[in-house]
Amino acid sequence: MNTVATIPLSALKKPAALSNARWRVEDVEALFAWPLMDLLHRAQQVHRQYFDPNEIQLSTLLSIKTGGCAEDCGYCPQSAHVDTGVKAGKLMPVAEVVEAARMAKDQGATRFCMGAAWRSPKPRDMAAVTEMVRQVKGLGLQTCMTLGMLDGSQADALKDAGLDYYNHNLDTAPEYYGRIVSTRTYQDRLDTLAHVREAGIHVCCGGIVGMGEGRLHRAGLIAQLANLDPYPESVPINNLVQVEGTPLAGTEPLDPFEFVRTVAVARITMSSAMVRLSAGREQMDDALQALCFLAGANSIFYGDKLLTTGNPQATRDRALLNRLGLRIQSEGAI
Ligand code: SAM
Ligand code: DTB
Ligand code: SF4
Repeated sequence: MNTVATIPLSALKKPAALSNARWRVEDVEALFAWPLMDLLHRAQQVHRQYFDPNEIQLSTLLSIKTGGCAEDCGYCPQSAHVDTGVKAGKLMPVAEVVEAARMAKDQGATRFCMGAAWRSPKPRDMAAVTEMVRQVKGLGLQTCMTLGMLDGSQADALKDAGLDYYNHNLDTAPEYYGRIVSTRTYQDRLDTLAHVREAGIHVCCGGIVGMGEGRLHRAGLIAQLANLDPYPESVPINNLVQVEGTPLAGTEPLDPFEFVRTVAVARITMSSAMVRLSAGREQMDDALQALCFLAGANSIFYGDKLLTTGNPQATRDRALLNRLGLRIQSEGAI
């Protein structure tokens, strides 16, 4: 069966700038169903319209406050609702964060992303996190934070400090969300994204696949992201990292080609966004990662650790990029 013919032309020709055009979940689901070779070809075509296909952006992550989180996100090893062996720590001192950023820069990262296991920052935390942004930015790095929910004044304070990106994920489709998280709503997430957008900070927003959801839910997540107005500048696609002790440990792993399809559909529907091949790379072989780059992923987390789980060694990543002829995007472009 050739499902390509069932796609309305309007859905594929949606210009990136036409903000009131919306992706219907069924159109996105139909894209998922394309023969893989057609889908990859289309994704590469779109990718090449907006990006140098041989360039990749590197971000390094640092957990500035680990564990003991009040939320109950079913995938997360840092939730206080589960015992995963992750120890709860305090917010790191500013000087240590800046030192880690300096080392990341020396290793070749152009963006430094600071993550905290918080439901949202407390008023007393704001002075320290804004100072981190100021000093990391002062090193000549792009700055990114992911601290949980923000209100409008917190987003403004981070913008004033020089924050370039804020990461806050929708995680999954609205219809599946209630199976994964109960302590914050989908609307809470959309509200935070609106505050970030209004403050003038670039939005980094994506989700996780491999959480037992169906293709309809993956399409629902992508439609939600693509219909944000405007869609995010950066879209992390995470493959669930299963951590013993979390409710989602033991979930049937996703077919790797379905992961590649998710990346391709993100690329096609959010043509000018950076699509980040995020959590789960350590469990992928080199060929699968190369397929994800072919599908339009053009950004990765670089460094031996994500927040609490592993990421490929920097030396292995550098070797992979070399073998694929992928150049590292230089700083400056935001
Ligand atoms: N606490 C903040 C929040 O959730 O808004 C920021 C940090 S949180 C760890 C950032 C994102 O990491 C989550 O939204 C989720 O998408 C992703 N994540 C967490 N645990 C993961 C896992 N085991 N596998 C894949 N992605 C994960
Ligand atoms: C995102 O979407 N993925 C990153 C980043 N944003 C903050 C986090 C992945 C975390 C994986 C689990 C861990 O290491 O704790
Ligand atoms: Fe807390 Fe973020 Fe983990 Fe949810 S994903 S439990 S909010 S650290």
